Order: sequence, then C-alpha cells, then structure tokens
Amino acid sequence: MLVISERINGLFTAVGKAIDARDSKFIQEHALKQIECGAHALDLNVGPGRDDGPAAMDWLVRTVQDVTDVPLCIDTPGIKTMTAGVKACRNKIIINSTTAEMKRMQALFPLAREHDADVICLTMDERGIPNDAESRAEMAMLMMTTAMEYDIMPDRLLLDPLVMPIKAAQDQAVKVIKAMLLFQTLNDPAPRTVVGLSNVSNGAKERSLINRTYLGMLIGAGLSAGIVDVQDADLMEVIKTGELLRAEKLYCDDFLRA
Ligand code: THG
Repeated sequence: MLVISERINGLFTAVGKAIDARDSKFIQEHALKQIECGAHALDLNVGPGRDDGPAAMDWLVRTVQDVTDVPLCIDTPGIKTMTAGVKACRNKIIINSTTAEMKRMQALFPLAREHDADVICLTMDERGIPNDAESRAEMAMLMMTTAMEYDIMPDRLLLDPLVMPIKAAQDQAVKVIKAMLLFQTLNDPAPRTVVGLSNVSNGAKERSLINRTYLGMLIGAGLSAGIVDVQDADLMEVIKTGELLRAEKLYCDDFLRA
C-alpha cells in the first residue's frame, strides 16, 4: 500500500503557524519525521481560508523538497494554489484532487499531463457527495473517461470514494467500501483507490481505534493508497499486517520488525 502522510496540513495549528512564519526548519523536520515513521509520500495542504494560498503552497513545496525526494501530494481545492504547487514541484507529483465537475477536470487534467502527475479523483460534483456506492462509481467512470480525452490513462488516477465522519454519517462507512469494490470493476487492470482515512473519526472519541479498524476493512476491500497519520504506530502495524495478509510482503515470524 502507498502510505501518504496527512500531517503536513495547515489544519494542524503548529503547521499552520509554521507556514505563516515561513519556518523552514519546523516544516523540514516534520517532513523527515513522517518519512521516518513510514510515509512513502507527503500530502501538502496549506490549510483553509488563507489569502496567500499560491505563495504559501509554492513555499511549502520548495521547503519540503529541499530535504526529500519522496512524491508530494499537492492537496488544495484552489486551482491557483494547485498550479503554484505543481509548478514548484520537482519530485513526483500527485494532484489532490479533481472532482467530477467539468470545470475542475478541464483545468486539472491538462496540468497533470503537462507535469506528468498522478491525479486523485474525488467522487463528488457540484451537487455534492452522492450517498450511494453506484453514483460514486458512475462519477469515477466519468472522471476516467474524461482523463483519457486528455491522454491520461487510468493507471495515473487514484479513485477516492470520500470517507465521511462516522459520527455524522454512520451509514456511509460500508457504502464507501462498496464503492471501492465497484471502482475496481471499472477497468482491467483495476483502477487504484485512495482514501483520507482520518475523516472517519472526525469529532469522535477513540480516533485511533476507529481509524485502524476501518483501515483493516478497506485493506480487505483492496485499498491501494491511504492518506493517514503515520505517527500512529498501531495504525502502521495494521498496514504492515495487511500487506502480509494480501501477500504483498513475504511472511516471516518477525514481520512487524522486518
Ligand atoms: N481525500 C483526499 N484528500 C484529503 C482527504 C480525503 N485530504 C485531507 C483529508 N481528507 C485527509 N487529511 C486529514 C488531516 C487531518 C485530519 C483528518 C484528515 C484531522 N485533523 C484534526 C481534526 O480535524 O480534528 C486536526 C486536529 C488538530 O488540529 O490537531 O482529523 O478524504 N484525497
């Protein structure tokens, strides 16, 4: 499984402050810590509600790639902020994200093509997030076919069924699993999938337990990638054990240490 760290996100107070103060040392140490904890890629999000989005993302990308060459997952709903991040990026790029909205796909697929980026496709559109698996799969299909019109093959996409907080939408957790299974029937070879895992436990108690239980369910359903809290050691053990049970890693008695 591709492990993407969720933690370089302005939503976290300390990170938001470091971005405001352009504190390179804090961000660079934080980035290296994520990789030490097992991140293969870093999600970079400058946080909501700032008026310096493009400049902040440009700085964040440059600051992180000064200390690592892992792939960067540029996470913003703003087209200008996305463009600034992608243009600054020399590492492998994951655009996070487009939706099924035509105006977003028309802006982001050409950007992805020009900069050889993978693209996360959120199954939502101007009407919001559908509440059943079939509509999510329909939107995933629309994004796959539209990407192909821009010469982006399905293997460059990561389909995201959009995990919802269990506290607010309890029926959605299983529907997201169902959507993931449907996505994998839309193409041969099966398209890759990704989720923002911690969404599920937003506002809940026992966050780590909810996150890792749901992760086990998602891994069982074939999840390819996760934006996760890599500093949660128990969660990382579920990932390693999942890789073992899917026979992606060779079994040995000491597999957690290996
Ligand atoms: N899909 C894709 N990208 C995403 C998401 C997704 N990016 C953002 C998000 N969802 C995944 N990342 C996070 C990061 C933080 C939290 C949840 C998901 C989180 N933060 C604490 C909170 O809101 O309670 C902040 C706590 C703090 O301030 O310390 O839970 O679904 N493609």
